Amino acid sequence: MYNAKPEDKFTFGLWTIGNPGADPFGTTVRERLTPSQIVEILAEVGAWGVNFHDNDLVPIDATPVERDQIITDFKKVLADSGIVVPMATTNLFSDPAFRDGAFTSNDPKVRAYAIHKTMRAMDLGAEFGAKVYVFWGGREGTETDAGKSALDAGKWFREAINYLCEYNIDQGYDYKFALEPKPNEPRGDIYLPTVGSALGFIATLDHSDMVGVNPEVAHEHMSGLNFMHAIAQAWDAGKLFHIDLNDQKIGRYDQDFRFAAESIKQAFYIVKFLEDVGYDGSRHFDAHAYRSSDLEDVKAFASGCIRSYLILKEKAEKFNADSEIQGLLAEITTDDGSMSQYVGQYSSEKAAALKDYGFDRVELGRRGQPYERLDQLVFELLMGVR
Ligand code: DIG
Ligand code: MN
Ligand code: MN
Repeated sequence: MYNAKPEDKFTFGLWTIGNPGADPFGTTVRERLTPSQIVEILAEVGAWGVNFHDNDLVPIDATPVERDQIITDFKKVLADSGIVVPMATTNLFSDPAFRDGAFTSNDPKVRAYAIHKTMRAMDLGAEFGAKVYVFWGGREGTETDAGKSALDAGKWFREAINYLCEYNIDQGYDYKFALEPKPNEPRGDIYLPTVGSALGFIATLDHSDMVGVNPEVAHEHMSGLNFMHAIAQAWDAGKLFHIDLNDQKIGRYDQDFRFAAESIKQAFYIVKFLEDVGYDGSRHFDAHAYRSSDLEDVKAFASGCIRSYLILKEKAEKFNADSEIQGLLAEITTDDGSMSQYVGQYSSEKAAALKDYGFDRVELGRRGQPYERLDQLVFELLMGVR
């Protein structure tokens, strides 16, 4: 019951299961796991895929010989386990070189180094068959706007993505690029802070068809936004290329909790949306176990992400099959078709007729909606009492 199947496409990043538990106020608490050990755990919990930043797999100071051995070992554990690599990304945030940003650093050498590092990381991801490439600009931001022009930053970010789109074409990698927004942390303010701002930015790119978004639950919640609305807008724009599932208390630092650990209702609507529209991408858990967890509890964390998704998927199916809920929805969305002659595709005849139409505004205001009844039914569905 609630066991993952490959077709569920559950994935985790090496950096999630492998997180040794350090935080800004404390050192590591768990043994560091090798990529192979992480993949073995992912296979144990039923994951389909594993993702990585370049340096999750190959340390930034690895020698060419060390690099080759790491890649050989990783390929073997993937072959043995059947785990695939759907997504890759670049760590453009840990090294001191990126202390003032990567693509948006004021230092042109750092901006060029960020592109250099990303091209080499794209090569690495392609070597493992990754087809989605994520860009999380964790250091692309400021603490003081005195020192950096927001316009220059946007221009430099655009130049970098345009350049890397050309590299993607030149190499024939066929990556779909996915920008991952976040409002702040580790920078005081991060550029492209929300899904909406990323979608607006994508429209300004040379190859906007190649670029979509990788929304993360915690990041939109940090801004106090409704995550399901954000992914609905991305989906509507044909830009939901990937998704980072986790959880978060509204208005807190980036907590990256186990999926559905905090806001069960929001998690339900996220799962219901993805399943209702037939989202076919990775269900990627960019989440971390509590610092207080030991290795066994980290495994329980990973299983919990998967089980919670599958439980909520079953609840979504029950919602869609619940006659009382569906009856209320039919009542709420009732349409006698009388307005269709006036709206939809514009015509001056329609507009003239609509302007002359005699609406009974007071009558329109009399109609209420049974949202209390409906929401209580959803609550009772989620509580398992219907
Ligand atoms: C943080 O939410 C970011 C990084 O972990 C990574 O670059 C990206 C991929 O999911 N999410
Ligand atoms: Mn996060
Ligand atoms: Mn993320």
